[in-house]
Amino acid sequence: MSILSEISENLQKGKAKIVKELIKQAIDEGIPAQDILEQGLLAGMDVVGEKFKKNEVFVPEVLVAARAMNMGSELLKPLLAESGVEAIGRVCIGTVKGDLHDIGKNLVKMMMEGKGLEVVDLGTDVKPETYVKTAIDQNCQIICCSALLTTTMPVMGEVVKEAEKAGIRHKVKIMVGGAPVTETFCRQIGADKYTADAASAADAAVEFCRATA
Ligand code: B1M
Repeated sequence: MSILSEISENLQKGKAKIVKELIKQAIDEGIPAQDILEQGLLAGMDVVGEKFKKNEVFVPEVLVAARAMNMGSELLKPLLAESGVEAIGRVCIGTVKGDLHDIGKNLVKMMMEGKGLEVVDLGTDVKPETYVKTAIDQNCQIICCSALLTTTMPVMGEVVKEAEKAGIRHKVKIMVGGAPVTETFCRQIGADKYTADAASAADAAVEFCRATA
């Protein structure tokens, strides 16, 4: 098995220490950082994402794989910066105002990072103005809103209105998700995309960023 496949396999099993060692070895062997990222880490995270979509793995497995991904990508960051590899795009994400649930939001963030997107994490209890200001200040192509309470879902509609008010609605996509959110609700509030799970959210975000690149 090649060292890149070994990185992918061990990432899928969440073996962060081994992933780190293999990455160091791959760097020493002169394998380009981008290949290690794409054919090792991202390839492994893709498999985890697909299995997660099909309910073949669950939240704990995704979290340990994401931890391995984060530890591995820390080693690659300086090398990628040197070689001028650019992120696919930038998004900001947060759980809406009044809502403190962040496990799903964190999974979406991890999956997006696993796909090579830069993610600005606004945390929980995020005001509509904060999403919009961040999108403007940090040049985000996508605003991602998560909500777990039926009482906080309507804040997503306020985010859409706030983006319209700020005059950025034409250049920023708004993605929504969380257990009570539906496709119908997404259309009702005028958001761009609803996805049911974190892996699909990451796929959709990559598609949006590629379309606007
Ligand atoms: Co709360 N809670 N909770 N809670 N909590 C729920 C959501 C609830 C359904 C429980 C219940 O009654 N059965 C219920 C909501 C009912 C409703 O609104 N209809 C509820 C309630 C009522 C409350 C409080 C009001 C309870 C109280 O204080 N009386 C309170 C509210 C606090 C607040 O937010 N202001 C509260 C508090 C809490 C805790 C703090 C204890 C804790 C949160 C800890 C944390 O997040 N750090 C908590 C938890 C853990 C839950 C449950 C048990 C689990 C939620 C979770 O993390 N699921 C939940 C019941 C349940 O869902 N079984 C419940 C796992 C997570 C991976 O799933 O977030 O859905 P989820 O994310 C998924 C997808 O939805 C999607 O991707 C993820 C996976 O692929 N996704 C997106 C998420 N965001 C996305 C964004 C996208 C795309 C996809 O695009 C941008």
